[in-house]
Amino acid sequence: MRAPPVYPDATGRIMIDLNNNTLSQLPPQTKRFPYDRSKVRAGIVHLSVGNFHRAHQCWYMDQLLAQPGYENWGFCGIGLLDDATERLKTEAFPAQDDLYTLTRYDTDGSAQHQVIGSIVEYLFAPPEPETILGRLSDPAIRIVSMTITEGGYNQEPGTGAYRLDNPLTKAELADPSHPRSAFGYIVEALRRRRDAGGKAFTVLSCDNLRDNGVITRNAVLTHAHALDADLAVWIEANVTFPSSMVDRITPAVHKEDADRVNAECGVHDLLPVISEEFAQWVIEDHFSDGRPDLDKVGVQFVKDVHPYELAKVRMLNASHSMLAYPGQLAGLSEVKQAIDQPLIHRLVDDFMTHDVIPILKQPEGMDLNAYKNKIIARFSNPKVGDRLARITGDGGSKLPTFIAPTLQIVAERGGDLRRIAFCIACFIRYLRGVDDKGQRFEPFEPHLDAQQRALANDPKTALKMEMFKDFGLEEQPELPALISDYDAAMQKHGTLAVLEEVLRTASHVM
Ligand code: CS2
Repeated sequence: MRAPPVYPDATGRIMIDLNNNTLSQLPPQTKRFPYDRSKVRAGIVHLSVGNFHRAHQCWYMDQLLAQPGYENWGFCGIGLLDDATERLKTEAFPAQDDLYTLTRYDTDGSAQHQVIGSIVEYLFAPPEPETILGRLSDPAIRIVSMTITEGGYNQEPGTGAYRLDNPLTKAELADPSHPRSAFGYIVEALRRRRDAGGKAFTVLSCDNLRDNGVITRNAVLTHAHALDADLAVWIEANVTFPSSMVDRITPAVHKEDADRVNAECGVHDLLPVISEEFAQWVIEDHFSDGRPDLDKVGVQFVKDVHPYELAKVRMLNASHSMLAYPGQLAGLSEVKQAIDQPLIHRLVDDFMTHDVIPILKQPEGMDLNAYKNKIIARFSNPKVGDRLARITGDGGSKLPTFIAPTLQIVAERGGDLRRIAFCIACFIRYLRGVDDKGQRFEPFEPHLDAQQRALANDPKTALKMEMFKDFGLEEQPELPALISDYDAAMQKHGTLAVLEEVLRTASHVM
């Protein structure tokens, strides 16, 4: 066999390329899967292969494939977006035979490195929708899963309805055989399966949305109904949409992170993934055409995922937002730095203790107070290197899901809205793109157009932004005043000084 190309890293250590031919030469610190990957076939198509999918669902599947009898449950990954990251994947995945390394850092600082083999095909959608539709119509594909982000569900602010007036959706409805969105692909593939007298696949959302299965079902049915009412009826009768709760902190991997983990692994990986050690996946056990026994590798199949989902989204994701906006405005850049800042630490702890836990239903077998402490410990992970910019980005889609429901319930109960009002005030300031020190940054808000962003410029118009429709501001007259007071005070005194005041005045649940 040809010797693998080798690269010295910055410190002179040698790294090997990653592909099928080099698997037997991995350095000892980097483990590989024990199964014969040439026998693995795709049984699941996954739409949008981001880092989270590769650190979470693919990691679980990699462990299951190591047990006999599951070789028909590999992943076929599909890249839907036509952007630079996707184009990098279209070069890197084939060069690496769809292999990649995962480096997991635990809260005690220890690291584990492994090569994941559960993606066995990767396709890039934009140039050839027919290839993708062919794959989705293959009866061997029994599940279509997705991580298309909270903003990818094409929901109307306020009502949550699937938007048929979105230009992309309109174009897909006019020309269904050239889909571009997840829903366009799913509906057209299901139409072909129905017309061929075939079976339906399960549609499995793995995004951080409340009732993600219900939202996905509504999106697919609304899209299908607009095309063909009978198709919608067939989908309703044949397709299941289990809700799921997914959890694993997976940072963005910048060049310096890739260089570091590659040096640690001794592997020159073009697309390495990093995550914390913790992982959780809870799925409603409701599949159209069978499922892999992921419970053998720690996945929980339950009747009702709702309480787990609420706890995760309203505690972990919401706390992430609670710490990231003030953290970024105060000039910090990493989640660990923010949770180590005593005022921000208290804000996160008080928010979960006094605003969220009292209104949550206790999921079976889960102690919410211990869950809170675990979340704080996870945020303090010394090596995972999660950046605040990853968390603050796309707040326009995240806050209505992560924060608005808690705000509404706290308000209904006559509770104290100060902590949440402070977070919203920080978000509005973040949208203006200047921190406490006057440093400029570019907020990443793919779902807020220029008109929406312009509203944020003036504190008087900021709350008129569409995303705030979900917050029911009209019903909480004191909220706009609190937000604009905090905004004005931060302008004068800085974020942390105002936070100190918030913490001093906000009440605690006894
Ligand atoms: C984060 C999530 O994007 C965010 O705002 O809260 O990506 C979070 O890290 C994951 O949901 C963890 O499971």
